[in-house]
Amino acid sequence: MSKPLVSIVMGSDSDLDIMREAAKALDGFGIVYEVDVTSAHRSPDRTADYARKAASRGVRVIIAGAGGAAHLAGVIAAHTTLPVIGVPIPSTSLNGLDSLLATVQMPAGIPVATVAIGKPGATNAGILAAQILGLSNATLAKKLEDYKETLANGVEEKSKKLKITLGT
Ligand code: RP5
Repeated sequence: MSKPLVSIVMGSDSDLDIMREAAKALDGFGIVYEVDVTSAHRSPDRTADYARKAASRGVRVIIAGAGGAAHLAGVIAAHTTLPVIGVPIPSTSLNGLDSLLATVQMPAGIPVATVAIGKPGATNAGILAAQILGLSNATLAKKLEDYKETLANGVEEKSKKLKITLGT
């Protein structure tokens, strides 16, 4: 098994249902990834250590999901120069708006590429990681082009079905 190029981390195992979507997207492009739990607040030392060592282990992109006062992606970004993609998890009574603001509102100098709240965001995090890796991998770049074509074909199909259903 080759070394993981993408690392998916989450603040708690309760985030897994959503973060699984990032893994599914990476699976679709045949990208090797690792999955782990680490918390910015509950295990700050472990989180810093993980972030500092990720690049030397061969990881090229980090996807970090957290909910509530979601500081995980930002703290990881503070400890690495790898691109960090943040996924806001809707795990509190605020339905992810809290996580979105905590993840996206980074100070200048420490970027986190923040995607949408929840499953669509996790899916896009996986695709964005693939796009970053695709910049230096022609095979992967071709898979991404094919994926876009599949999406467009899906809309064509829906258009045809809709017209048949409505008889227009
Ligand atoms: C965050 O708190 C986690 O990312 C999770 O979304 C939320 C709740 O965690 P648990 O109490 O379920 O462990 O840090």
